[in-house]
Amino acid sequence: MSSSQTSNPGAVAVQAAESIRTTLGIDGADIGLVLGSGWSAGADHLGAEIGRMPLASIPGFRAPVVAGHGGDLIAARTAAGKVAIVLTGRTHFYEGRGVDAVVHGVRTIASLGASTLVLTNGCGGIRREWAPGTVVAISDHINLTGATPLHGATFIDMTTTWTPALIDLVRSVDPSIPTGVYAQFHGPQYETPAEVRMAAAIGADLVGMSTALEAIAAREAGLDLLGLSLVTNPAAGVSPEPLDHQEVVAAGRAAAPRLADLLAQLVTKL
Ligand code: 8IG
Repeated sequence: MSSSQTSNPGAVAVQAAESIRTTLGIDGADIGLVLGSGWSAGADHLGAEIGRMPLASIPGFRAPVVAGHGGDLIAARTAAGKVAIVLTGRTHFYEGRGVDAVVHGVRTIASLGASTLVLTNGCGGIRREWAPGTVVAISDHINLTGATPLHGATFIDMTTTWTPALIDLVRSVDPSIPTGVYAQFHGPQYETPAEVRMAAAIGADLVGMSTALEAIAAREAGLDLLGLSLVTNPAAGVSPEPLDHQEVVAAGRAAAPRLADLLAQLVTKL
């Protein structure tokens, strides 16, 4: 057994949750949020901060490797009195640490007792009408990684992975937010134009390198789930321009105040 695929990933998540409870002096959590590319400014506007700790100090976590991704866990009390746990960074599948490492944050949030999870990301947009800066609520996903966080013959129903009531809720905050299907590629290379055409042909509206594997783990844990994608770039071939990571980071930065405001309004309703 390799160290990246431990025989009992749930036990590591329980250890992580215990470390968070003890360090931050909380009983548990109600809501979890994972903040992806462009979304980390949201962390400071979700309520009164209870405490924070470096992700790397928590069992099973490691410091994120990608520029533009943060590296803290923050606990905050929302205006509605709920405890929100915010991860300002995630482990991506392309880092090669295995799927259990990718979904460890989701399992830790579930182990803290949360019932609702919000996954955010930056992604490429396939639809021309979604300019960089557009926020899209994920209505469904396509897992193109060939991997799964499930162990053994664990048959999970995925029919309503993305909770319809949470999509309604975010659209009550901002009715202009469209819904779309997110396809997770392995990465870290961006897609070829042919791969983007394939994704479009099989029903995807968005392409990215995260979120679908986490969504499977969230479903296994029984969490209500909301996904918010920030389109930071047109997917390859949609525009004549080549993709550039610095432009992706810049698009996220430009959208940051709007995203922070959206999350702040959203958490008061969760
Ligand atoms: I930000 O165009 C971001 N992440 N796979 N494709 C994929 N991931 C992304 C993209 C993109 N933009």
